Amino acid sequence: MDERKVLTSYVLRIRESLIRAGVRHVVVSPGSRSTPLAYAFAHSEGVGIHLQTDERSAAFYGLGMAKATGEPVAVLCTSGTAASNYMPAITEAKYARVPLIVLTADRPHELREVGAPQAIDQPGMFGRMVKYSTDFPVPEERPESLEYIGRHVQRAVSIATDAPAGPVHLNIPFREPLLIDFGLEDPGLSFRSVRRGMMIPEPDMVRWFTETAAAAKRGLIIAGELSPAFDKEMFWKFAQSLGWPVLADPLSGLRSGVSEENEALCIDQYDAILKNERFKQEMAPDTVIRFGPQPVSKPLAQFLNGNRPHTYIVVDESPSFRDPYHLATDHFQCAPEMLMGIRAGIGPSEYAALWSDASRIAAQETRRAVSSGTDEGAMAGVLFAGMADGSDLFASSSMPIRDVDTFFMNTGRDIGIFANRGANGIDGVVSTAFGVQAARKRPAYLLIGDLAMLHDMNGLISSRFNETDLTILIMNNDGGGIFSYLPQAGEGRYFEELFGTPTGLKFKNLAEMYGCQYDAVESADGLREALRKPKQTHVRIIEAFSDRQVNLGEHRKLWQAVGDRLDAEWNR
Ligand SMILES: Cc1ncc(C[n+]2csc(CCOP(=O)(O)OP(=O)(O)O)c2C)c(N)n1
Ligand SMILES: [Mg+2]
Repeated sequence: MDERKVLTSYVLRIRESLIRAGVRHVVVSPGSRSTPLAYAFAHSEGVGIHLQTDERSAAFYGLGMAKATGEPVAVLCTSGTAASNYMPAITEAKYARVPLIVLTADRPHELREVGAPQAIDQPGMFGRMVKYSTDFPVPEERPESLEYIGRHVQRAVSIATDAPAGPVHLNIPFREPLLIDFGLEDPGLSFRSVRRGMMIPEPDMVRWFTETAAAAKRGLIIAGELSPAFDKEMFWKFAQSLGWPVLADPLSGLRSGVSEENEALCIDQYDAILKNERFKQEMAPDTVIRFGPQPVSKPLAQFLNGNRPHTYIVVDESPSFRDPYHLATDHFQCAPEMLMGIRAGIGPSEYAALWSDASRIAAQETRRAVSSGTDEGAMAGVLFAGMADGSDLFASSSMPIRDVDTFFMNTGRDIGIFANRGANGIDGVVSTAFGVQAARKRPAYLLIGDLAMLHDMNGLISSRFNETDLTILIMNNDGGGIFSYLPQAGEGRYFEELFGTPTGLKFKNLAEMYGCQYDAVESADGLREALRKPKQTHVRIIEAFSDRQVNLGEHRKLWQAVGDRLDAEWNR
């Protein structure tokens, strides 16, 4: 076989094995060394190609796609620092448990560590951030080599998707010449499939849980981020049979598509409620069952920490269950769906009614703040109200995800909410949002702060190559608004230089550069009006100007109002 045929068979084997293992999308960044694989992907119906020239953004785009689908998504780049730029998204993928398949092209072994251009020490370069890493041999004409490559690709994807899901790295060396033969086909894979069974709870676990739940006087369900594939209908039947309030993180997806029947149990205002001391003291749970990771809310964490429940069950398919406050007393290692088949037959309690009343009261105050306020919270509320049924929101780290927690309340609409909460970075946010949109193929919104926007402006490059439908609402408070809520705000010295970090930058010219429809607004009413205008470009930017200090004051006013109402309730 000539060299070109050997190279072609090799990359076709990689491609076909990825497809068979369930990879349907690959995010490609241009470069020379990755040429054979880039061609192989482009020349296939089985896998969709998405382009992004900046590798840091490209990997976040892939992360967004994988997060939104729960499926493995591949990213491909050339050798050198192109690969290094994948690191932030790989880190997020590890901690957010997202199956990212990282393909880095490399120089052949004889060109490594000898001063060859664009050659860096790539094998194992992502260290402990990946679940698995391998350095493939250069293409060679041996059937067992192809078998090895194909099976190893499928093994790697399997490792990535197994609980806890996470990134894997395949380092793939190529020798020049790098052109492939487009006329060749893969003769077919001998390895057919990976089939994974489900982790079912043992009968003893089910019995113990049913008894524990029946004995509980104050049971709570906590739902952190859940995959879009999570069976909500089944979950609500499980919750109804317990009659326990469900503290639903915005990323759980449980606040969307809420039926009238489930509305009372779905507690969306716990973050505001749990700032009230009296409520916290009176409402300590004795039994908790948690699905997904610990929610975003800090007051919830403090509440649980201050009243350590007697029983705190974490349901997680992976042995490395997440428990940042060391609250867990039991880990149920099984697929949540399997546990949700339990019908406890307990039903509503006085305790649940108290949560429900408090959440309703807080929601009234929050709605009032949205209709009369003009700060970032009110604007988040206006955005939420303006989102169409069947759309998605990506929330940046920092204040956006916290405002979403407060202002994105239970709704009957179908609205997906996503964020990067694995490592809570303000990097790669724009790109992850584009990736989520590309995977979900429906209108998406991005709520983002000015610094996070500056961090990943290159994310917009993808819109030059790929179909998209994204409305970006930039909350421009000229710096890091979140720091005003932290203790360093009380220490006046160096605050603006070290934490506030105002840049004085505005985004109008960025919108112009990308040909985006652009509106600048200064109030909630202004935003309402802007959102009513029809969307005319694939990416639309709305820049909302706000003041960090005013914003802090308005948020505190709302929490105070909620607290006062709850106090009044207790004293009634
Ligand atoms: C990559 C990364 N760098 C730094 C941080 C620390 N950090 C958290 S929030 C924040 C400020 C974010 O500002 P902005 O995006 O404008 O949002 P705002 O706080 O104003 O809501 C910073 C720097 C981080 N989380 N991630
Ligand atoms: Mg800001």
